[in-house]
Amino acid sequence: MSKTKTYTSSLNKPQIGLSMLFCLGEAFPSLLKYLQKVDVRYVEIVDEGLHTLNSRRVKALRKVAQSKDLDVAVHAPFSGINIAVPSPVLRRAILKRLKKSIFYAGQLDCRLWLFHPGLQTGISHFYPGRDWQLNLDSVRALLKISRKEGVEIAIENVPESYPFILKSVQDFSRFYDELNDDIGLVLDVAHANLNRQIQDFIRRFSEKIVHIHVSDNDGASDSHLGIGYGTINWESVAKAVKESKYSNVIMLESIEHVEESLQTLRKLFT
Ligand SMILES: [Mn+2]
Repeated sequence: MSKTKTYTSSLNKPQIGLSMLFCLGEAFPSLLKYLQKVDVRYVEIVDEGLHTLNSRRVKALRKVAQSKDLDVAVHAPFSGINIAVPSPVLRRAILKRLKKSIFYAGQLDCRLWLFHPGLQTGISHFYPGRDWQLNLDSVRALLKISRKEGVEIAIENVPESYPFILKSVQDFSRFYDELNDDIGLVLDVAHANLNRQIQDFIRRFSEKIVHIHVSDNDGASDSHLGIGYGTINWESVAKAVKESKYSNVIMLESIEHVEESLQTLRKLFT
């Protein structure tokens, strides 16, 4: 298969984008309205809740994207989604849901579809290593689907204190050692702040990072604050990102102070 567009090395310096997560609480027509108004080229649509994709919505989104020349990424569904769930019936249902999301992402000509790793469950303790294995199997299944649909996919580092299987630099090192396949990493700077590994992630995975999520928090919980409203040292993040030669999208995932945060990011990263 030939990838529709190659996400890596498509830009020569970081570009600031906006995740539409901030308006996920509003009905779908609001999302379209915001997209018509945004002053960024790179946007991320969250295939969740009131913004769950379907054919009709994809058509409407395509229209806005074409008229505004938007470059779209899609965030996979994540509520109630666990790609490492032990029950085969549930896992099949979840992969079916994610497959649908990848399909719509393909119809949106999106450059990247990104998803969360699996989580441990109440029975993980009885079956050591099982959810790790199921997570690997599901990632391989998603890679297979994505290649068929011509959509590039990437996996995101996720926050403490949820029982996710891939949170730390160490987790991801083992994951990449064992996957025997290639998948990009979405570095969520806010999530990495919760385990104090922002710098470690950027240094260790500079070759793997294809997309960056940014928002701020107090170092204790993933609150999606505006940039500068939490404890993240953005100057040192910007320095590390620059040194890593990262030249893709930096996607704002704050749910408040959105306009101000975009301005702050432009000053910091571009
Ligand atoms: Mn995410």
